[in-house]
Amino acid sequence: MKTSDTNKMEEATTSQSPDQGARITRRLSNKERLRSFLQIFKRSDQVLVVIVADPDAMASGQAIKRLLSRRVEGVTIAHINDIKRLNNLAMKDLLKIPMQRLRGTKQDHYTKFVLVDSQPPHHPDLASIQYDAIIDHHPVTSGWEASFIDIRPEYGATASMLTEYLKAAKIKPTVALATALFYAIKVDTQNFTKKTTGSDVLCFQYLFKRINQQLLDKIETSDIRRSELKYFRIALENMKVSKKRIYAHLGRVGNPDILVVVADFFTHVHDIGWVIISGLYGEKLVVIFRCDGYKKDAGKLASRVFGKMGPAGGHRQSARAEIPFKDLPEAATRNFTTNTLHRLIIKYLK
Ligand SMILES: [Mn+2]
Repeated sequence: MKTSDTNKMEEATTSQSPDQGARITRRLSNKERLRSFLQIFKRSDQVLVVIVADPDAMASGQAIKRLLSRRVEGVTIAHINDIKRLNNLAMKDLLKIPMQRLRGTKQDHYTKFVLVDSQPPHHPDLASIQYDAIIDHHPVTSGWEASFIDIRPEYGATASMLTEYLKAAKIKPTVALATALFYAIKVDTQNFTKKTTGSDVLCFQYLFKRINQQLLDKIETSDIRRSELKYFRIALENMKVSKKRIYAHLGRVGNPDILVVVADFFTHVHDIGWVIISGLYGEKLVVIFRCDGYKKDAGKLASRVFGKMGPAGGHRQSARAEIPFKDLPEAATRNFTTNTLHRLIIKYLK
């Protein structure tokens, strides 16, 4: 199940800087890429791999660690973000991916810095480091330099790029590493429904022979905290079904991800075209929209209903709005219930 409906990095603007050609190394063979990547390291190097922890970044970090093992003194993976998503925590624990927070990491201990699955302008914590190598698949940005740059925006996942490096190095990934890379490609391509190349498909096939399906299943299905089960009861008690649509307001939630889980759950109900779930998180009303997408557009509905009040939008089948509670119409803020949610939306649905 998806937690966020938009990937902020995917929205990063593509710069058209003159050095863009140098950043996209399409013309090199995998062997040449591997060679020039390995060339920047010395035996005595302590390498810090910096990531924004998500499945693709964690798997890619592990692959870098494997590529450099026995070639350098040590490799440490440091993440800048809190890992909150349960699937990601399950991946880290089950596949034993050692990581530490960048904050608290003594940077002067390291002699080489590698950034994977991201680029410096994506986050201030990333931008404060001078990197030796950057390997990524997001749109090319400018304003930074590195000795080795491999950015291939057409790729569905950085994990596919790293799988090619491993193959070029004739390294067979362990079950844990193969499962991590495989899961990363699945997540980043949303099961090949998003941006994908033939290379992603080839890597996926190659890794498939080496994964552990049970580990993968456990990672993919771990998305509910035990403490969050109560929101299903709340949703079932509070829901309103009208014209093949399910509405439910869950009140205050500890994490907005549970709204997505509950919304996705209700889309399984036969003969339901729309699911609209809301909850309060911090000072915001978070609304998750799901529909079958047939002659319906969740993104359009979200922006029509809430667009003037805050960020609202998404895709045909899934969308999201996050509205400062104080910006809602006066009448809606008094005692927000499922009926309030229904009233706000029904005006825009025929
Ligand atoms: Mn990625």
